[in-house]
Amino acid sequence: MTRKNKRRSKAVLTLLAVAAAVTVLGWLAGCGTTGDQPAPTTVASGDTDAVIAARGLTPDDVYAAVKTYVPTGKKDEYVMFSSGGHSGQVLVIGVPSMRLLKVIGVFTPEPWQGWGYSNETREVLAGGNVGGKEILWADTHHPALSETGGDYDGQFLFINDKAQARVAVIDLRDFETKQILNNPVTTSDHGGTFVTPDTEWVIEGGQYAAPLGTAYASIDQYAEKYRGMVTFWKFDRSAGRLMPDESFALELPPYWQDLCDAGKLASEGWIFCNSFNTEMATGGIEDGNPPFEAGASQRDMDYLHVINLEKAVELAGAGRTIEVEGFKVLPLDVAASEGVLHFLPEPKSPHGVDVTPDGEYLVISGKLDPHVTIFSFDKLKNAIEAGTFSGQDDYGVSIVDFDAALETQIELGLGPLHTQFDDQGYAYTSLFLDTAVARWSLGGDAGAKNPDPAWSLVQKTGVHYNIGHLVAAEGDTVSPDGGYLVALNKWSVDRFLTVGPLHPQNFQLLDITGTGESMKLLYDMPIGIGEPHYVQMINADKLNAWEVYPEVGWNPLSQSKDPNAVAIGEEKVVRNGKNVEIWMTAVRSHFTPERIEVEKGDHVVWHITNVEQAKDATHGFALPNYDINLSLEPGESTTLEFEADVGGVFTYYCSEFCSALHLEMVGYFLVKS
Ligand code: K7E
Ligand code: CUA
Repeated sequence: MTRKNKRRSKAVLTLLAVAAAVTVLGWLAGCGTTGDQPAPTTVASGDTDAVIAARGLTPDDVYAAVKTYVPTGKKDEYVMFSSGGHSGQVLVIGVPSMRLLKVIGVFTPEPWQGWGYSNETREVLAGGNVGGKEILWADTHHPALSETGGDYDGQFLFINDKAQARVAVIDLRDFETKQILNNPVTTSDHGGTFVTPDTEWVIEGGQYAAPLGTAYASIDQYAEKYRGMVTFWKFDRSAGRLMPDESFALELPPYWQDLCDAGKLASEGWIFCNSFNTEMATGGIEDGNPPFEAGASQRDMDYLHVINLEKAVELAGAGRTIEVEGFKVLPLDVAASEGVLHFLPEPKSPHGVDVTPDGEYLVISGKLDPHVTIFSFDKLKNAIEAGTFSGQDDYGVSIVDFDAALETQIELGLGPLHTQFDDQGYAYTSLFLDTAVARWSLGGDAGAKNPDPAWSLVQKTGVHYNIGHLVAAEGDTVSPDGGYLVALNKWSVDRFLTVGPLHPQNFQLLDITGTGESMKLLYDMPIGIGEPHYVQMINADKLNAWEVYPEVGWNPLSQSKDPNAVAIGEEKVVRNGKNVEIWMTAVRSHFTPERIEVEKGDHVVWHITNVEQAKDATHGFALPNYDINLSLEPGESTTLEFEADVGGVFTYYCSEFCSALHLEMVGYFLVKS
């Protein structure tokens, strides 16, 4: 902790108060003029100039329209994968059009996709049950595309659920979720998901410290019994699954770990996780203790956790782990004594840690510090090797000397959170309190590409409002593309028509093709499922999704032909005691068979194959009162299973308007009481 930093943090608190007041005043002033009413002229015709004049468009508006309009039949250049926030799903959005392409069912049922009604999809969702209990929401934060050599490869997507410490795997051949795992070691996560450069490991960092496993311990024993953690999930790319038996967690002190990032190129093999509440505040304002927000913000420095993953893997392989709830955990004392874990002081209530594209520098944003702090990985590594430590924490972890690893600090503005990069040697940091994006120039080799002095603030652009994360095209890879940046704003305030007191959030597309000049605002996209935290943006050319399943009778869970796939002419119903098994086909415009009669109390196993191979020829399968709706995409074969416990006559029908005779695509399910 330098004296300079102490002075800074006092100044910051004053600045924060002023900024909050200025922001509110700005909005109040804006209220009278912008309002929520539609523009007076909503319909205009004639030639282009007449429309521009009638709609009152400025040259900047026209530029933005031309930059983002994607004519019918043309495709977007980039695809964004966005957290679907509390819905527990993932949004797929085209750029630059900002059109919503898909909502992928992940942690929660998604009826249109039949996600959560068939045996296969129920099995995946059940992976996310916590202690046998079904969880009906998720707090998704960080999607992570799989990488090869530090670059997105378009094969898989991972995402975490902060609330229940869960991770999911989505296969980008069919954009469907294949696996959900609940972390047995912790109750909440946040620093995930992030991948190592070849996706060998998927990182899930913890958030709020708690006794490891599901144990109880009094909060009076916080320092002794509560722990943080980071989990390294081993990913088997050919199986498309995380492998719990080959995965392990690292026990950490009960600081609250925040975001993580994986080293790349120069820093490959290392993992960096932020932390806050190194004060170990335990709350209890009702008992006269400082409230969390004050108790956890007393120190000027928290600790960046610097983790030597290669060494951790070696020790885990050598059996140095213990078991918690059947899961391997590398104990804190082993990690500290074997040099797996070091701390590096970082100011102040840190949030984002982002590794530069060359892997040479770590960019730290402290929520209560107007600077980004940049550490040199080289200096950090040398300091660790030379033992340049400023002490140890209470748990015996060596603390690397701050100045020994520091490259520089750049004052950007208030509330810096997250950083992304472009192809011109610039970095972009979100400023939550300033509600702006700061563009700044990198130093080192990467910074040599732009005309600005190394490590300097170049320009700031205001966004609307309260930006959290931001994303640039492939902006966290070893080779960012530049061009587009999206500000992921928490508040929209006055940007859209009022739809009640719960306002949409606002994704704002910015043009970052220029160098020094201001970033042009191109498009506002209201997000109606909040709160999306993070998004990744991949070049559309890298995605190779199937247009139809490769073979008729395909099982999306096994990604191979299903043994119960049904061909036309082979449909049948077989009764075996109380068990009734049905093999059914779906094709435009009928189900075969069209009548099925069972006894109340029978156990029904129902296989359905959509035998079509035409693009988009999806059939639904709705079974009312049995809570079943399936989506059978061309070629797909699926199985559902239930007790026929509701007597009566039910029509199962196709719930996708697939053909002129779609309404006739129906059958009777008769349950005799
Ligand atoms: Cu800043 Cu969860 Cu990445 Cu929200 S986190 S913003
Ligand atoms: Cu099949 Cu409608």
